Amino acid sequence: MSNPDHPPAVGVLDQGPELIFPPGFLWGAATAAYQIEGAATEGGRTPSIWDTFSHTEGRVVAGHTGDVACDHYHRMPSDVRLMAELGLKSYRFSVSWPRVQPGGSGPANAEGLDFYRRLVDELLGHGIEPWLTLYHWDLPQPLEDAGGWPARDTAGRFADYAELVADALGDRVTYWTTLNEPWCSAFLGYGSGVHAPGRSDGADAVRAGHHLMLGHGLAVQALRASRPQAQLGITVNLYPVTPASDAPADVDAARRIDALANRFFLDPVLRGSYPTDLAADLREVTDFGHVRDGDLAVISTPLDLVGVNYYSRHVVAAPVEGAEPEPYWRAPSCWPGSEDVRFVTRGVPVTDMDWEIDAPGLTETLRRVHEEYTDLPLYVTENGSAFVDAVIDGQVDDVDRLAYFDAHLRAAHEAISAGVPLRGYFAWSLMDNFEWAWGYTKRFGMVWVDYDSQARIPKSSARWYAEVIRRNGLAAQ
Ligand code: IFM
Repeated sequence: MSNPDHPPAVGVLDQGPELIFPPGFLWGAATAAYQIEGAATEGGRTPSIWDTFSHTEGRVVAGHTGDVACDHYHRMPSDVRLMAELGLKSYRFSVSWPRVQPGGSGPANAEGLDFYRRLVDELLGHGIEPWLTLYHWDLPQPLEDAGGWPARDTAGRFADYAELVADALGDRVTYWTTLNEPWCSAFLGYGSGVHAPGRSDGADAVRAGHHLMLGHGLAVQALRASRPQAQLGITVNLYPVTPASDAPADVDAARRIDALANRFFLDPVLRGSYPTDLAADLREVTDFGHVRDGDLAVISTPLDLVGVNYYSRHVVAAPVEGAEPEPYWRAPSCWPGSEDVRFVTRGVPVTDMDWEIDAPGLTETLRRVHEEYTDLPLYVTENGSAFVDAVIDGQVDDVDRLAYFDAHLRAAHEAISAGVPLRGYFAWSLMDNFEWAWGYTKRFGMVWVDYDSQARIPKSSARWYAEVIRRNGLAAQ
């Protein structure tokens, strides 16, 4: 950090007795390869669907691409030093599939793997636990050309890739998550098309979701065979879904969206079955003929942990005649079989993504996963917020982001008090980065990135988070 002696921006840590987290709680921050690495054509890396998508006119705000991003590929050692200065116990990063296996099949690219070997060594050298995500949305383009995730073969390719990464890094990485947010890959990538590869077909989105989970299960089996000591899991993005009223039609709208957003993934992975109401809702879209005997057994291969990404809540209502469809995650094409459900805004404070701030939803989500699905250890693998930041006198005083983290950590603590085996928390994100279809226009980082000079400035939230980590807790309110 530029000024480790700077006091926390607000005095939340200096009031009252502390809210202490369990010993060994894994405090971390997360990033993803395409969002930070840059070096898109270096070291043998070939294009992913996000290179193609971002270079297609009109797909990403202002034509931004991940070509350079935060230039982390070249600045990795100093970025790790920054993590160490913040006191991070763990760093969650993703491996770029087309960097380590160009084209998505065939042998490993030694130069690509070497980057991650150096990253992991650097982290371990600073006492930071590496947390490796295998897939954070950068499917090698040739695999998309061969059908992408709607094609069954992609699941097998993913397992091969997982094995190759395990061979190279399994001796020094304990924590592995297969997929990051398969809902986004399936429904934003193949349903609404606002994410790469930009296709829009409900049946393809459902097939993609299934094959992502199949790839997850196959990868877990491959990893388990090659690295029996590893801690293996998946990261899902979950939302509490609340009906706008008690009216039966609103309650049914909430049930439908919950099925597509949450249970579509939780049920197969943790129960080995699809929810029956989901299949009924989707009967006009697909007959689930893509699900083969044995798939659900593979998908529900036992795990060691579950990663939960939490940002906001969905509040929904029954359709009304003539209502205008809304953009982005509310786009009807994200919700096959439920296209006419209305997403309701409650007028509560929102982030720069227009996502409602709802910290109690984190407690609710963690409790639900634990109480309805599993006793496995849970980790919040992402939680954070975009706000408009400004550098003033060399400082970024991001009070809104800091308050967001503070409220959500209190909610996480409440879940622990209610019996949830929550073992860690990763702030999204370590630094500002390429926010997908929004390019560099949305800043989620605890560390400001100047995209011209690539200078990093820890924001107030970073200094505050360092203090939370140091104390392993927060002040009681
Ligand atoms: O930036 C993304 C991340 O890649 C996945 N989870 C949500 C974040 C904010 O949109």
